[in-house]
Amino acid sequence: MSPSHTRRHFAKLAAQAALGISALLIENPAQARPTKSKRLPSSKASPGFPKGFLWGTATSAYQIEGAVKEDGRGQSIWDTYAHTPGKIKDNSNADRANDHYHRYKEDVQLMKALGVKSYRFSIAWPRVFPQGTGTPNPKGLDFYDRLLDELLANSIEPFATLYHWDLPQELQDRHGGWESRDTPKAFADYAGYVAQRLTDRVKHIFTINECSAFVELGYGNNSIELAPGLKLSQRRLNQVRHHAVLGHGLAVQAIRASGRAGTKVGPAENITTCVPAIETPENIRAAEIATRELNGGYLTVMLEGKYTDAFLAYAGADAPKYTAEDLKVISAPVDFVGINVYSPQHYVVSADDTHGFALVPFPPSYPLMNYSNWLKVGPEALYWAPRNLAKIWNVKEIYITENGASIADVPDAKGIVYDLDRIMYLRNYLTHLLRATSEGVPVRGYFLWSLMDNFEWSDGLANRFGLHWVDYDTQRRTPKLSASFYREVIARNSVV
Ligand code: PNW
Repeated sequence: MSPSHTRRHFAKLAAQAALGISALLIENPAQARPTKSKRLPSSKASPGFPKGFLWGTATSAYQIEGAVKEDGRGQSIWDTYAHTPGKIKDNSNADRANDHYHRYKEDVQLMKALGVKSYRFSIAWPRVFPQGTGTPNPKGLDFYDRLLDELLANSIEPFATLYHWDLPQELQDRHGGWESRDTPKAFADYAGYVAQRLTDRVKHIFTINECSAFVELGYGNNSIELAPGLKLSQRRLNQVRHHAVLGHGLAVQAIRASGRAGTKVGPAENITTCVPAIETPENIRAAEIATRELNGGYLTVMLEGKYTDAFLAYAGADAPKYTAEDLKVISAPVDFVGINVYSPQHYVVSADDTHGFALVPFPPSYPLMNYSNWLKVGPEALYWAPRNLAKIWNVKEIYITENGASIADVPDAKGIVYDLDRIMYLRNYLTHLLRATSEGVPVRGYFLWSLMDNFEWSDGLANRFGLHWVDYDTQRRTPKLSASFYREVIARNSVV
């Protein structure tokens, strides 16, 4: 080595050291966790999350399973939609997705390595009832039998969602899907059957994932679109809204009738999160009023058994048709409420008008997480969403059924993703969740979306939400740096 080369070498090393570049020596984020002796003692100032807080990850059937034609699975509206030219941004579909149907054992090991205690997954209705109703397909349920056994053998508590948007195509063709009352009825029959078969091992069931998202984006006039991609009139849209919450209520009743004693059930709803723009008593009150009104067609009617006056006045002649009995069913008592929280939908201030609140417009430069133009960054949403839920409706058991961030992840030369932006998002949101639990808001668990990159609906495979990078050619899963972050949060039961 020439002296000048040596000097250059040392100069480079010194510069790297000054920049703290030794961090690049982390070859694999899975090994990035400090050893015991090097760990900092947990801070006295932050007592962390309550003992027994349930840390988990979440996925859904269509987004990860693949095997769409295997073992008698029927077609769903998402198979149809994803194969319609122009509907999926990157022209992908979920025919194979993460091939989880065959790789579920490996995926359970990913969870185990994170240290999660629970897993929220969904059951594909068209695997269990390929035609939506009628004769069940035993092989369809067998898959979930195997998955449950694998989870329990690894001490991971299963939380099952019954409807994560994969409606059997037959029901769409037969009577317009959720436009007909026959769909909530068929959903309840399916729910009862699953409850009867699986509640020996599944103790927590979520009825429907995000009524508001699949209805508004699947049937309403929105720029973001989900299957079946219809743009209905307000009158028909209101009826779909009503049938979705009716489906939830009927399923609650069916699960109570057919499940083992002690089975717990509730929704997993995309709550419209209203945050006081500045934390004053007036604005806090205004955000509560706004939360109740802006969730009028969904959580509010589920938890109160009536549509608010403002909801009905706004709908006018287009209001849904319903009976008093419907409202009773929709508000069948639940054991917990699950909420998916990604963003504050509205910052709110008080107003002296009839509404009692005003929505503050977002400036055009408001920060978003990359790729998802709806994913506004507002960590305090994870404090206010559960806090409002507990305050307004006196909910005693809350789960954060989804929270996470999409990133334009780029693996380095060795295939590792240093997703500091996802960690930034999670760290800040979890800090606000910790505020909530510290103040006694009864949040029992948190399911991070998602265990691994997967089929992100109309955004296809290119939009990644996972703690694990998925190479869709090889199906290799690689932990991102955020996986190490989450494992450390779980190990310490606190934000790190
Ligand atoms: C949720 N929006 O979807 C779903 O439950 C998941 O299946 C999905 O992968 C995850 O969030 C991330 O997107 C949403 O436009 C999709 O407001 C779109 C919206 C909200 C939630």
